[in-house]
Amino acid sequence: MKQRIEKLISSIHDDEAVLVTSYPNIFYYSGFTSPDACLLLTHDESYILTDSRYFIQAREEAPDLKLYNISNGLDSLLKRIAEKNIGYEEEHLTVARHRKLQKRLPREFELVKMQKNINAPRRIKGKGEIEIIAAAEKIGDMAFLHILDYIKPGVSEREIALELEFYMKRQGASALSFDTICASGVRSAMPHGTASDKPIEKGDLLTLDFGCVYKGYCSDMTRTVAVGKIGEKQKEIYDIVLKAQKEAISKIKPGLKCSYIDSVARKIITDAGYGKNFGHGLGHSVGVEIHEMPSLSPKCDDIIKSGHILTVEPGIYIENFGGVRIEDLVAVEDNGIVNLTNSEKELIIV
Ligand SMILES: [Mn+2]
Repeated sequence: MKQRIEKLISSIHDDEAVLVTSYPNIFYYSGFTSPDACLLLTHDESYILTDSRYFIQAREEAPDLKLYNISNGLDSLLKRIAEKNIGYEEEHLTVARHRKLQKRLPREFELVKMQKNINAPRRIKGKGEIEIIAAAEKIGDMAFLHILDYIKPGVSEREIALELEFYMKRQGASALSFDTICASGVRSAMPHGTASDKPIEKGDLLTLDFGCVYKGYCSDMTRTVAVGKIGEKQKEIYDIVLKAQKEAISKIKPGLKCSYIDSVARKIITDAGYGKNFGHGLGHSVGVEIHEMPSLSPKCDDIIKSGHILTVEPGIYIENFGGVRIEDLVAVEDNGIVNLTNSEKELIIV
């Protein structure tokens, strides 16, 4: 944690301090797991600002930071710091809170936007972070294997999602990365179709996109399975998506543009005649948050680097018919990738 704070502080000017207010960044820079806090990071000292409900927890989880009782107001804390420009998270701090803060700050202090600096160190994951994300993804793999026995005609999407979620928590997950997507039949044409009361039917494609939070980090994976015998067109789009996904993964290595990897998958899907049915980007980074930067989208010209954790998740969605998405989570290394998702991705018929 100390090194993370040092890295951030070394990226800003001598007269700048940083106020961290979003939960993901509070966790990343301090290890503190309550959203009811903020961090004030200066060139000399780092403070965790919270109230008495969290003192014990803060001392345990964030021993590197000095504890400051926010109930005492900001004045006495501000007197201790030399920096006069306070960087803040403009993508998180509400307008109301910004106004309030500005009113409370003594005249000599100024608030400056600093989201980019604050988020930048999170892009490259360290060895320890990658190990945690791999463990989180392993819970996903086990959950997928577990749920295969559970998918049967007549069982509702909601029951399947619940079983999946219960299982992941049993395995040590503290939360879900996002609302589980469990979409069958024509509903699988909705890329983000969360579980409904629709029962699974024979001949359905069923898309499961899910993830869990483990030790503060997210996992993410998607598999589409066939329920009984499916039609030729369903099989056709499955094969195209699988080919696009495998091909894109095989191309990922440091030094390439993110948009290039998107284009590899997009070309395969477009050449097969389904370009307009693949509306979203190919993937995104994953870490403390489920969606981080850089993303594997047509618009992202960032360069892929060792330490990026990326999803690769092409899809084809056809309204009133159904859809397919297949998603793996990969860790970029110096010479290529390690795929953190180990679930079968050849078509599974349950
Ligand atoms: Mn994803």
